[in-house]
Amino acid sequence: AATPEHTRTGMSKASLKQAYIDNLFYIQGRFREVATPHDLYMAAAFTVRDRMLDRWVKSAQVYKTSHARTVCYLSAEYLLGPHLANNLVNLGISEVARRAGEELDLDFEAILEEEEEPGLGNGGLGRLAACYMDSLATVQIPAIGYGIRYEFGIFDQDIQNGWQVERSDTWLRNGNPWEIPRPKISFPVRYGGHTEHSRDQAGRSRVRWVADMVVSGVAFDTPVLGYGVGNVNLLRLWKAEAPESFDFQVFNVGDYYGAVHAKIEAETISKVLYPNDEPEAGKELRLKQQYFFVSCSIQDMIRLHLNTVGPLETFHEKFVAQLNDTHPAIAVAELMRLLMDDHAMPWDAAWDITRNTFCYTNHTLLPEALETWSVALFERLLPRHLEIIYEINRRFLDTVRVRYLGDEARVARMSLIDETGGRRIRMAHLAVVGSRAVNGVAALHSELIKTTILKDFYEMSPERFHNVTNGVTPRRFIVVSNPRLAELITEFCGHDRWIRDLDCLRDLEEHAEDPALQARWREVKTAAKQDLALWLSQHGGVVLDPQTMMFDIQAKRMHEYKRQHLNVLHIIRVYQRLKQNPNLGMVPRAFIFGGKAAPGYYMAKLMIKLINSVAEVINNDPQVNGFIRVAFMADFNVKNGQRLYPAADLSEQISLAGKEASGTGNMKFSMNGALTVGTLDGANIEIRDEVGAENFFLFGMTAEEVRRKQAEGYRPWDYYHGDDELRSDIDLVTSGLFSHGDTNLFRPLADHLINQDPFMVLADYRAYLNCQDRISEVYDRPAEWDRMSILNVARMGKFSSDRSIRDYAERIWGIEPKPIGI
Ligand code: DL6
Repeated sequence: AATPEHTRTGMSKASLKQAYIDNLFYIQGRFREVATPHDLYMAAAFTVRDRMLDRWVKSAQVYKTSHARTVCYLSAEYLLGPHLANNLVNLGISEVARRAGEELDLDFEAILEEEEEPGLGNGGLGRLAACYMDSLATVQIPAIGYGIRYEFGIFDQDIQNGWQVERSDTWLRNGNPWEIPRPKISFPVRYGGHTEHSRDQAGRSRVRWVADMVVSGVAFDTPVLGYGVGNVNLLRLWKAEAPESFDFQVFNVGDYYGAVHAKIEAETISKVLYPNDEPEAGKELRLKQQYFFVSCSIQDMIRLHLNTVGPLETFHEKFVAQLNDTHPAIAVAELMRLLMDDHAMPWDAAWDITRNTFCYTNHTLLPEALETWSVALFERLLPRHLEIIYEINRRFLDTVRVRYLGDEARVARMSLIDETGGRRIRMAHLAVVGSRAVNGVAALHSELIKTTILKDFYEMSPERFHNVTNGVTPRRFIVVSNPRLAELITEFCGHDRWIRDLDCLRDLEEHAEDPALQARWREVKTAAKQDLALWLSQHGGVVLDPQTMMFDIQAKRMHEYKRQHLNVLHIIRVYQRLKQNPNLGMVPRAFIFGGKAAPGYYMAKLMIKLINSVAEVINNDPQVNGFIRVAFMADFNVKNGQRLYPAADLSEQISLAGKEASGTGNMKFSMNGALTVGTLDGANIEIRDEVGAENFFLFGMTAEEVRRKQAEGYRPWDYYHGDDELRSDIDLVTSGLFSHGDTNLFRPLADHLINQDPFMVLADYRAYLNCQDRISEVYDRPAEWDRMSILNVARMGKFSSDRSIRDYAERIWGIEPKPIGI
């Protein structure tokens, strides 16, 4: 007879049911009749987590005993999204769990809905880190993700009277069943004070940093399971606490309030995620956060190395650390400090290890997003690191001088210190100088890095520059969010085969013209549109018709470079056409938006107000609202994204060429069968290359044309006056029609477009409109549209984050998979 299953690990329906009831009772202290929806969710989460733990322990054991080379992903952000559905899929028990739930008379969907998502990131960069954690485990690369356990993640967005209103995100208030606190894994992190230089008995120089503030970083671990494998990697997030002994010191002198203050000050460090797109100036707490998680992480890596491998001379053979943008770049100075000051290593040996440990990913070319910190702030907060940065810079600039004799302008450009204006530390330069590899996130972006922001560095050591095009995980973004499509794909691409090897989607290609598949494809899309329409009508009240309307969606952070206002100008044009000719006979469209604006970014907030104001007028105008409707989905986050991607017919990827480093929403939409209207920007270029130019709606200037136009002196005013329709669309914005007669409300937006237009909306307007007309024509020919949609999905293999991770592993990290069986 078969051995009976253990209720904590068994995967059968009977075991799952028993485990669920047990967890509800023994962990939540509830029985069915009195359980709240949250209790029901917690019981489900613990049931699933239990089933991950033996794989987790086994992975840790194998990684440890085999001294496996390990990737440490250092990221200030992880935009994880809900865990439960994803873990069910990766464990391979979604179906059996659903059936177990049915037999227990549970509402499975309601339980999934109950999960509060950890929004520990702003947008693309943080979501990429989360996709990479999923793929690292799936392709079986030993990895630790290090970051910050923010108590408040990205704010929740409400829309009130058309404006964005921010609410604090309290994701931890009901507890987080996925994390395991590790109070014993804790490190001191110091700030401020001064340094003391001396010589030891052997005459070597030694430095002691006498800090004036210490906080403790405590580890909270979340298991990250790969799809269909035994590998479970570790996401280790640090929480800041006051060290106990510090409290007592203050207590002893009777300063009770001082002690409480110190505790609050310490805990503040991991309190809140900073929304991006805001000037860095003066964000002392942000620098404290960066140093906090970096210091804990590097101390942890050193501890792990000493416990397993031994001498620190081989640290870089055990670990490779990927810097996710410059936020963790201080790690370069911190590893140097720890090796030299705490482990008595000489500079050259420490530098050799440091340079061979780090790799750096750049995620932006926007000058305002390139991090710099004032030297004065560093001096106050991290005096020892400033000394180390100066010394790295001194040695580095000597090599520049020797290489480029007499070129002092180049020396000034490459320096880690920007001496123009107030003295500032250039974090990207620190990251480049301290890393053995540098990469951009899409082919165009990686090329532009070499000719713009890092040109001098590229000229000096071209062999260190790489491209790794971003990817997204098909588990979350197809299997979890679009189960109907996943089921249909499985019929053609082999059970589960495509989920671990997305190139298998190619098997769909030969059926792209098959009317039977097309009909089913359309049914799947329409069903997803129905789901979204229902949700939107229940949350915000807009009614959309999924049967007749094309769902045209732009969902991403609100930013001028992403050009949501170009989309709005198109909507206004269609509106005007319909008003002039109510019998236009156009393809009905639902224009759907989602996205948060940084709280301090006025123009982005005004764009949200404009979208909602246009929506109000159009949706209430019976002359047009049978043909067009506009919806703004509040609080675009991972969970809500998963509602949007499956339902899109058209994906708007319309940034000004050269500005969007890669984009990943473009991949998520296309994987779900949306066709893209896009510029030649970021990964759009590669998506178009893969799916075929004939299956992609391209418009607008190239990055090179943009550069030339800027160099010639761009004059948006000429476009405004040279195009009657454009002028009339912009004038309608300021006419008061969308603002209850207020002609001033949107004036700043319109004036900015007419007079500055830094992202060349007006220059691309006409091409965009023409392209949109073509799109409507094709949408009117369903067989053609469906074929294009099928081919888009079939050719998306490249954009799996599994491919990105394999690229990193082979070309940058030099690391092999370490398979753990189930
Ligand atoms: O690489 C992930 C993501 C890209 O897809 C986006 O194109 C890019 O805008 C985003 N970059 C940032 C920059 N933040 N900083 N610094 O979020 O990265």
